[in-house]
Amino acid sequence: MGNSDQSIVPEHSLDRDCTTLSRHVLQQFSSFTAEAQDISAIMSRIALAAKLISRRLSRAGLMAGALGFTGETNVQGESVKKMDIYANEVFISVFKQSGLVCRLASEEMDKPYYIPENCPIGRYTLLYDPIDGSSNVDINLNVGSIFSLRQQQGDDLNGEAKDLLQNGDGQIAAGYILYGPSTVLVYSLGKGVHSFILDPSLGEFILADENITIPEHGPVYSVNEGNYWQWEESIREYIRYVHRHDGYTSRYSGALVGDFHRILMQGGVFLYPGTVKKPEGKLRLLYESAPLAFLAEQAGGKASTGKERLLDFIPEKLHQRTPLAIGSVEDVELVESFIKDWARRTSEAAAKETISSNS
Ligand code: FBP
Repeated sequence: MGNSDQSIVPEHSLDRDCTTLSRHVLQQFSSFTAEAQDISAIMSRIALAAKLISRRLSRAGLMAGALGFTGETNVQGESVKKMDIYANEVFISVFKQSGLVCRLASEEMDKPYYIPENCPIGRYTLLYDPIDGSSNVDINLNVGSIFSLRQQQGDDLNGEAKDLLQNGDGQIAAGYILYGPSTVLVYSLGKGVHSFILDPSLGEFILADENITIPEHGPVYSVNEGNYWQWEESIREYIRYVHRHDGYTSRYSGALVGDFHRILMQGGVFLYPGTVKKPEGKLRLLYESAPLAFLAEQAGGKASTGKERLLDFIPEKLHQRTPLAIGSVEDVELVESFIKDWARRTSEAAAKETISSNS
């Protein structure tokens, strides 16, 4: 059958149906180097983890013991869900006997996990949040997994993973999986942001959107307003501003991945500010905020701690938390302007106070 227009299957849709994740990753490299093969193989293993978790989530309500709490508390001080542990172990299992990833660090593990048979060949470290939005798991609402790939530097003999305490520009790849009505995988290798949808009939992630860009501005602001009285006045002022101005609407799903995906596709801003009690906020930098910030910037958006570019932030510890404002450039800059303005007014007032108390 020549490629004449008599072809039964329109060429473009066949070509699209054949654009699997591993093929698309290889296409990102100019040639099939060892690095290209490694990254493509690593992404295929992440896709396998996503399929296993998606299958478990879709049947969890019918399986005994798949939902609910384990009774344990993790390094974050949070009660652990059984799905958190299942998903965490899936990510470890898919990389066994791979020679690819030597070390895995996740929200559910105090210290990194080493896969001896992969070390030292596997020079890559995978940082991940196996189930993001855990509070949604037992009630069948959307959840996600977030991942970030980095090159291991040094031998990390003491297991302190100090080489991971770097800014976010050192990420080689980042992405997330959204377990929603369909299972979507979004990733970037620093060459644009691309999304794939799991076609259950093929068992393959097939290309859906390439070079996704975040609109300059969007109507959505996504934040847990239940924390209103715990925030600094600057954030309260921002929220009062969007309440009083037309064109803004609130959306908050309780799962960062779901809220970020909406903003990636439609624009707007997601916010998880620090609170007076917890100025660092809740979200973990290395396997929640930094991977999404990498995607946001690759899609023409912005990510900030409120005071600085999030990808410039250097963590002091593996499970470091930071405040997060992420999404459309205009909307993130609006949040930053309220924080900067409040800091300026507060320091001016303090200076006036000092002068008047000295006079
Ligand atoms: P988990 O990774 O433990 O689920 O925590 C992260 C998260 O659930 C985000 O997905 C979500 O945006 C946020 O915490 C919700 O926190 P809160 O319930 O305080 O609004």
